[in-house]
Amino acid sequence: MKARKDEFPILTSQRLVYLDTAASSLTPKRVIEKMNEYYGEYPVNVHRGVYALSHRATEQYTNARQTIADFIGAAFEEVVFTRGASSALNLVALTYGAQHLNSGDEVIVSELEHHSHVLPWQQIAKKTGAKLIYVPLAKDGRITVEAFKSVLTDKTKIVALTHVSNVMGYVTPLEEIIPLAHEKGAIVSVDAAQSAPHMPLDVKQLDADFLAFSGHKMCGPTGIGVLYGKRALLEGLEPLEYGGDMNDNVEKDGGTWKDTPYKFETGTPPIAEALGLAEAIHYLSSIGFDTVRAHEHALFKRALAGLRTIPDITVYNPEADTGIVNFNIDGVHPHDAVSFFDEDHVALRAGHHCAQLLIKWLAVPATLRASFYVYNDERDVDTFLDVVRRARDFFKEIGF
Ligand code: 7TS
Repeated sequence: MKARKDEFPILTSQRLVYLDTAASSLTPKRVIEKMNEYYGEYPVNVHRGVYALSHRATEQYTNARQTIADFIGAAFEEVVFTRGASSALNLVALTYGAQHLNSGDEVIVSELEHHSHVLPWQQIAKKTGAKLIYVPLAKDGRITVEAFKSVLTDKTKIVALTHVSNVMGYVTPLEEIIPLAHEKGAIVSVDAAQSAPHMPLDVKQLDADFLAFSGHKMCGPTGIGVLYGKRALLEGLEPLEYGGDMNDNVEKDGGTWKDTPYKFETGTPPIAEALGLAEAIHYLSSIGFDTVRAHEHALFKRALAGLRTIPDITVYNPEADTGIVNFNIDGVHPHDAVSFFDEDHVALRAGHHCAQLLIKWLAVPATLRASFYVYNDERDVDTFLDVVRRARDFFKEIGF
């Protein structure tokens, strides 16, 4: 496919090679326009007013949820809006985890998890007496089915795994792992923050129990994410927060709650953001998720081939399944290297990528990460490679 640069105002207004989509994607014009439409034409609250403007806002907001439900193959009631993937994953741990885990139960996680999918489980494990069990990673850093089987026991109550690693770009074989977990009676929480933006997703086919993702990594706005939960599971949970809009009847000594998803959505929701996310999904669907993935992977292959021609480069994920390259210039701290990129208007990320367990597993202080999306093209990759080459030569010359 041809890169969609013209549709992104930030790319038409300045020189920018943006290779940090895994942190946040850029925003296409039509998403910005959709959010402007809300603020310009019906900027009022939902579910409250009895006037025409509020009806319009409510209708748009309701349609947005339906779009998102259709996108992942879920029912309307199974889509809970959150602030992002982090708060969605916290919601699972702080409700389902807190309400179901007992002392001695086991929660399977991995060192590939983003902090948002391991810290909440650590906290809940401490409170409930449950134990965190880490899937041993394979030599290349993958989660394999065999390794998963080696830690799955009758005590496993929850499996919390990422669908795609934000550092290694590996796809976890969830279609095999989830049935195994279910055979043991465990439920599976899937972190789809790095898969929802890049590949077709069907929660029913996957049979995930909970699944979370963010708007801002898939051409949508910040401040909105989604928690999918199987209806029966969501219905059985107590809310995490209490207040306006989530309640039915209120008495002096208590209240009753609306049905899911509303009982998890206290207060005025992120209305413009929900509309923006739905618009982003329409946008990406119009390209086609298979096309998106193939495009990114082709750019990944080009980057990898180029990096292999440059001396003193270590690539940690040469077999990545998605469009993420994780690498270092040997002997150069990523934070020194990244300023070199910035001078050339190439944006990529340096650091631990909110996955310190993986960085420790790799036994390095930090790494550089370039990630590709629909607006990147081969020229971006070539510019990136050119900067890597020059950065390496520069540091070599000054004697790193
Ligand atoms: N899970 C994964 C796999 C992620 O990559 C991220 C964000 C999150 C959860 C949290 O998403 P948020 O929207 O709540 O912040 N990952 C990154 C990253 O790789 N670089 O910056 C943010």
